[in-house]
Amino acid sequence: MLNAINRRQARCLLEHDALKKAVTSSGINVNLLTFRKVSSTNDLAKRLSNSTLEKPTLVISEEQTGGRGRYNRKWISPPFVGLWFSLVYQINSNRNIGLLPIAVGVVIAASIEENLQLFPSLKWPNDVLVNGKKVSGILCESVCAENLNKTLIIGVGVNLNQEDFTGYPENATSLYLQSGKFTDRTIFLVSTINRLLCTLNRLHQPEFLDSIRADWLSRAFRLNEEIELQLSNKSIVRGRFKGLTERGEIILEDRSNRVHFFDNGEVKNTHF
Ligand code: BT5
Repeated sequence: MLNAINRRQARCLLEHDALKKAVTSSGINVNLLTFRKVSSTNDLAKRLSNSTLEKPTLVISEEQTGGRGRYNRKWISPPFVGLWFSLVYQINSNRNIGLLPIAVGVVIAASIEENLQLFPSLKWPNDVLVNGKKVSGILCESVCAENLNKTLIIGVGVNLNQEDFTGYPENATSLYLQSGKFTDRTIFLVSTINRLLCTLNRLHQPEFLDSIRADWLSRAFRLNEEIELQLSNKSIVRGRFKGLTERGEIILEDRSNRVHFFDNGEVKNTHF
């Protein structure tokens, strides 16, 4: 689906009524909460998670002043140029959610591919890259209620229409810079949420999880290469990146062909 628009259209405010209409007409059954400016949509979504929701809730803001990534790192979220949203989704606790960030990465990559004909790669555990640069980040959190129901908070940031990356990390880019096309944020959001809900509804199916892992691996950044993994305690491990376990852990093989699994940290961009 090509949704190229001009620069003026790309700068329109995300308006609640227009979004609501687009979401409803595509048959998506979510509560929609739209804001002009919030600290972090994940923080707002967490507050909602205390109450029982009769359907998934999408919290979206034009701008975030305290957008965050993992380990409380800053996520830059200026107005008019990107999508910053969190989906609140309740499940019963026995469902496998280890693969959630992996599954969300596949959703975002597929949505980018469908809308812009780019082929994103996925860097373990949660970065979406185009031509090796980061276009999107994912922050999945969960809250457990007294009734043992779990609420998942799936936070997604996508750089869509930025033309200037002053003040961003060196490795950041936008879909506009990579494709030369401005994207209609409403169209992109609707197709992404559609995919995300389909995926979430199937997370309890083992064969679906296998296909998600295979999709992720088909896009994996530096699969079968020697990589460096920085763990959350800041130590670095090296090894050949061999795949993912059923729980979404990264599998590294050392020089003696011993296999190690890691459930935290991130793949570095280093080349040897
Ligand atoms: C992530 O964390 O990549 C997850 C980002 C999730 C953001 C969404 S927006 C909606 C929702 N509400 C929130 O408050 N968060 C979620 P991590 O892997 O820790 O990466 C963070 C790092 O990415 C930073 O330390 C920067 O180096 C880099 N970064 C920050 N802003 C960026 C941007 N807009 N584009 C690309 N890279 C960015």
